[in-house]
Amino acid sequence: MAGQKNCFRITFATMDLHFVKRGGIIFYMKNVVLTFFFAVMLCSCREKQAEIVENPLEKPTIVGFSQIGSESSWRTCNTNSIIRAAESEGFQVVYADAEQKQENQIRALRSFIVYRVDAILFAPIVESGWDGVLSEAKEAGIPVIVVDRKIRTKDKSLVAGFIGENALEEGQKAAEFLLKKYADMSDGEKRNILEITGTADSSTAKERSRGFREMLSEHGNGRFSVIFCESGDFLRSRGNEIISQIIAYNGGELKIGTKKIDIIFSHNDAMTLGILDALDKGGIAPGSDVTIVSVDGEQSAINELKRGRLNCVVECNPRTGEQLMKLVKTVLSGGEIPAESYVDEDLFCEFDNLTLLEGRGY
Ligand code: GYE
Repeated sequence: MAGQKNCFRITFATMDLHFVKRGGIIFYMKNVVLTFFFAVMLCSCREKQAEIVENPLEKPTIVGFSQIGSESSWRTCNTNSIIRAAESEGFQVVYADAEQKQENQIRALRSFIVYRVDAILFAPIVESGWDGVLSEAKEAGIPVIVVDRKIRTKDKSLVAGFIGENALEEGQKAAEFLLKKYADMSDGEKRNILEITGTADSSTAKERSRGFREMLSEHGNGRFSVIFCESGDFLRSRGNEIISQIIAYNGGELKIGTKKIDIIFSHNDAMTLGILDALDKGGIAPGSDVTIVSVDGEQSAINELKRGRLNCVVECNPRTGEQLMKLVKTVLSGGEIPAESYVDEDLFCEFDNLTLLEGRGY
């Protein structure tokens, strides 16, 4: 895994498990049988470790971390933030990259339970479908902290808590920028919006959309309407496809039927970069022919903002690691953590002096 000096890497059917440990060596075992062997070996090693370590309290803490994938620079930064923070606490991390598949995440969580990790961290790609495996973790006495995106469950006891971005506020901030930008619109004037959302059934996409639409309907005086909405799955390729198809199906223009698209609200910078590629190809000037609001705050998006090709970038802070580790230590010592914790987030737009902005680092 990029940036990790020592790690164990196990391919578990179609999924990579990386064992990040100090002084570890890199194993490449490529099938389930070997993985099972490794699971048995790891468990026996842990037994042996218990024998070797005089003081069992010094037994290394192992956390299992199931990450969605590496679909954006934001995601990569989020992964590195969490793994580096865990390593700085002396924790060993079993990292599983689910490659955008919920079934891989469920499989990874089950393997963490088999390995008897001390805690489980996971970023759920979608909100639902987790109760079964989380009940197994609960029965095994392994605490679970949800990171980045939320889950939907009736049984609140299945997880210790959540930490991540406030997606609802991110949607509200995107709308507030538009209310400011179009404050001088005369009565009767309207602006048509194309919304390209993130992964369907993800809490992030749902909350960004809800925050955005509620803010506009409460304060927009009917001047803004979302005339078309489609999921781009947080992927650059999908953002490009959607805009390319709209332009192709509407005679080379950015419109839906007879309605011109004045504003694009894109749920992440990766999709936005794909959107810019499609607009450039269609001869449509982003940031002027069409207003574009994006979310994440990746350096590539900030660069486009500085060039006037984007109008607003709402920050979604990927650097959860340090705050998350404080929660992990509380949970491991038997303490309670808040049901929801949020990271600080900003907003960057055309009204700001962007020359003062430091490098984003992702
Ligand atoms: O906005 C996007 C990633 O869940 C907040 O997922 C995260 C989102 C982020 O694919 O870049």
